[in-house]
Amino acid sequence: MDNRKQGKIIKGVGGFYTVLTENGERFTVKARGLFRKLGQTPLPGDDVEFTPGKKGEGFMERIFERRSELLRPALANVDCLLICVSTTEPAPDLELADKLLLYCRRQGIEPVIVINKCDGGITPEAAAICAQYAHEAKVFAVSAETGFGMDALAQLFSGRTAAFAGQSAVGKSSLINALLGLSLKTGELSQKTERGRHTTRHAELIPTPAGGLIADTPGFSMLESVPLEPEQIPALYPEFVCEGGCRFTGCMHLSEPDCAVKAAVSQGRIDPKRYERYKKIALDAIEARRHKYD
Ligand SMILES: Nc1nc2c(ncn2[C@@H]2O[C@H](COP(=O)(O)OP(=O)(O)OP(=O)(O)O)[C@@H](O)[C@H]2O)c(=O)[nH]1
Ligand SMILES: [Mg+2]
Ligand SMILES: [Zn+2]
Repeated sequence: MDNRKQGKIIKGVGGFYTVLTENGERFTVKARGLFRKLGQTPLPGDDVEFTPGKKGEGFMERIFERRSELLRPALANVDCLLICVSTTEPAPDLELADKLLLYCRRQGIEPVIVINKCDGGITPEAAAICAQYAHEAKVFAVSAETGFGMDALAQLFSGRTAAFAGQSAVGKSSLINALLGLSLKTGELSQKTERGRHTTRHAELIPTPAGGLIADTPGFSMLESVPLEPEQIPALYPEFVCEGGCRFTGCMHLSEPDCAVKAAVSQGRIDPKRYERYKKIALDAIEARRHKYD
């Protein structure tokens, strides 16, 4: 009992987990069969208790309760999710960005929008994306290649766990390399990545000099639907919540009459593109529920 230690899982491959302790020591541990019986899967980001091995690997004994949990890729206890898009290649998938924002709102994770590949400064395309999210989250226009805007972004990482998410080839690994002076593997936008094959294969947490952790991930391009009941979705749009005043309580802001959200869209107080994507996400969720028991 006495030689138990605590730390955080920073990587897990093939049943072996790398655990980092507060004073910077690393241990390799195996999960006991107990976790399988309890239906628990240790994840990168998990705070755990373990018994170090005398030689080689030790054993994980306990997983502490999670503050948040992301799926595909699986990561625990993320405080801040950096939702990356590019204005050039690949073309920005803002529906994916919106779905990731919903995940964040649901789990109490701070979302940050990062527009990468602004090599020569803020382009009109980048400014248009900034405008859509300015009321919603912090937005940074940056370039991993030229360093544009990177100083401001670097301020975000101290004492907490941040993860980079977004389509393959938006430059997540490149941004981490630029921030931390690393050389993580990066890849070209190729036939392969367009089919969803990622250069980065495993989620891994990397310690930062400011005492935080940054996770590189293979993106979230597999994310097809938000596992939410349709009625839960409107409340996760901060720009809708302040509207109120719809004729029907529980208004989904779709085809109901006297809807304050639709009025705000037509008056330009709610971004029409965000609203159009909301409609698709909400209708998809309604459709998914209809087919759930097919
Ligand atoms: N022009 C330009 N290209 C960039 C920038 N950042 C990254 N790239 C390029 O974009 C390509 C993909 O970068 P990665 O960092 O591998 O992208 P990723 O998001 O980690 O991709 P996955 O690991 O597949 O999810 C590489 O060819 C990078 O050199 C940037 O700021 N400007
Ligand atoms: Mg990568
Ligand atoms: Zn409404």
